[in-house]
Amino acid sequence: MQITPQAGKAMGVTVTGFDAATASDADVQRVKDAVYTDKIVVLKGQELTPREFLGLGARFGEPVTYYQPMYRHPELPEIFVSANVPSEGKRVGVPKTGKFWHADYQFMPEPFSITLIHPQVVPSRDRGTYFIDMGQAYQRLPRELRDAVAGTTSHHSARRYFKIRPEDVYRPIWEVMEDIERETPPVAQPTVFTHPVTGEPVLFISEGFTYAIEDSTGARLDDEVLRRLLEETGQLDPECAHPNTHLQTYERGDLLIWDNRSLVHRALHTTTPEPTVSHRVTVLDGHQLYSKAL
Ligand code: AKG
Repeated sequence: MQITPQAGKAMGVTVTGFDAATASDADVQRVKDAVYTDKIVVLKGQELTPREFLGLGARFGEPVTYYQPMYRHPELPEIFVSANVPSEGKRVGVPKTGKFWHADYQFMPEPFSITLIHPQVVPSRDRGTYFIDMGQAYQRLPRELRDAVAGTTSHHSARRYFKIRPEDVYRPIWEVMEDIERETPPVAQPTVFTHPVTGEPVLFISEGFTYAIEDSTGARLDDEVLRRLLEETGQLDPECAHPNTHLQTYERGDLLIWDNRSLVHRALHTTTPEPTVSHRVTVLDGHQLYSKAL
């Protein structure tokens, strides 16, 4: 197994010679260490069945089944399916998922530690994932913004990008909105925390899920602070061309693994009518979300 920095990229490593069927615990640990230190790992040449993919994911942590059934793989509910084509005449998964900056499950009490994506059908153009390293982005913030968020708490909710479910058709929108608040009440996390494995400070906010920041007395900061944080980190750039942004494209056989505490991501979906299907497994690694609030 060989681990090398991604050519021409500021972030991530490529792993060749990794065989999921024969990999030892030490091999998996080496890859997992790289996920924490290099944030993105691309395992090359992975021709895995959905069951084998799930089995590999389970070696990185405890898989968590997505709370909304419409995203689930029909045989393996732990697999989240992003797809714009039916399978055997039936709708499977959800099209155009994650087209907004976020960390997976940031609006839940226990956000995932590690995300694994295994693209199944890769269109010829415009399919990939944008990433921003929120540890690095935090270091690059102007001093006064870092000071403004010290000791604060951020509030996250699923409400802005909640996808209308098939059973929601013809329901009053306020009822659906009540469902969202009841099923996924907002959660609060430190705005900046230290990563439990690397000790690195991370700014844990996203354009998709974060809606308010409060100081230690519970007073809401001016919304301009949140807007400036999102702008400075690159999350308000409609072209995704901010210098903090990294575009990861993929080819058939790639299996992407990333550190969901450190990175926010946003899907790039094909603008052509080509089919695209991708499987995702998300795991908890046994560490707390953070070791210290900053
Ligand atoms: C998450 O909740 O972690 C997601 O990735 C949601 C993606 C979507 O609903 O488009």
